[in-house]
Amino acid sequence: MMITSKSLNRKSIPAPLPSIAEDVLEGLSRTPKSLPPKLLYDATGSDLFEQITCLPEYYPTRTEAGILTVHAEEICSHLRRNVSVSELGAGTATKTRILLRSLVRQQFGVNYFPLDVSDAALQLAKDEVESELSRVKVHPQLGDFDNLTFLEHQSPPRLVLYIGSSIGNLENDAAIALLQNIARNLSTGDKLLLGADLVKDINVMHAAYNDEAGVTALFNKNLLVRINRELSGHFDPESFCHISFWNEAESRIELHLESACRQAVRIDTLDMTFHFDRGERIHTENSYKYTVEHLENLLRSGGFQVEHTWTDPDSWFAVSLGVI
Ligand code: AVJ
Repeated sequence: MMITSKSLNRKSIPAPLPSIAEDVLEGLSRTPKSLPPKLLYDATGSDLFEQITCLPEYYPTRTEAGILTVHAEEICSHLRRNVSVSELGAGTATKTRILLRSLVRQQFGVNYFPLDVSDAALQLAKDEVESELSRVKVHPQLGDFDNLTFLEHQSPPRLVLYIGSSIGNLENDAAIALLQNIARNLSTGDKLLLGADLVKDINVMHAAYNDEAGVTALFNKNLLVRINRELSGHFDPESFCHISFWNEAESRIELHLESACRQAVRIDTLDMTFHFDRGERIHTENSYKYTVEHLENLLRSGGFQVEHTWTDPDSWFAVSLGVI
């Protein structure tokens, strides 16, 4: 029988998200200008990211899916019976289904709590998981990572999934703080499965963020479209170029939007006008790349002991299991 407590039901009611106004005002007032990557993931952005995951150049998703497919049974053998599963930044949960398929062979029912900032992605996740896996009950959690108390409300033992290399958006200190925050909401014996992209041939990494079809450029520019829609902004997305490059010193791919001309852009809701020089950039995303050693140290700094790390034959991507 599946255990669904009242508190779980209550927690699954989506709460309204705060407006993006504050983040946009703060980010565009800064020098150099920047915007938090989580703003990339509105309904359109999440959909474009789904398209990115299918691009021939974008290796991370299919490489991680390969690792999960080959090692699903072994990963699940590390888990205690009746584990509840939650996922940070679940998106449409396509890769998660690989693990859930193995898990329902080991335990009768699974409560699955996907957390995401995109309501549309969560609805898709729920529909697709529940229609394929009748023994999985999905409890969507709409929100960002600022509040992780929903983890505490689940019955232990717990498994938290933080896969897809989303951690790569975060600087080292923020990554450690997030892992510690996850740990704070868990108890002894609970586990975290952390997926991260590894450092590799620069050309391979570069191509993944500069695809031929231009989907990554659309994904990046959608941030301006979103600001236009949600804050009555007057960005002309065509007057900004998608820029992405490898920053060796920081071990990360950077995404920027570069103004093709000198221009002023008004955002009505903020009652502000922002000035851009020709060539001035808005830094929109970082995608850190790791070594296995760095990834395992990150887990330890977050308060986890490393149980095992799985990689693909080329060592392009790693999935590491930590325990509290
Ligand atoms: C969702 C953060 C893992 O860094 O590869 C993909 C985001 N941005 N292409 C990544 C992304 C542009 C992606 N993560």
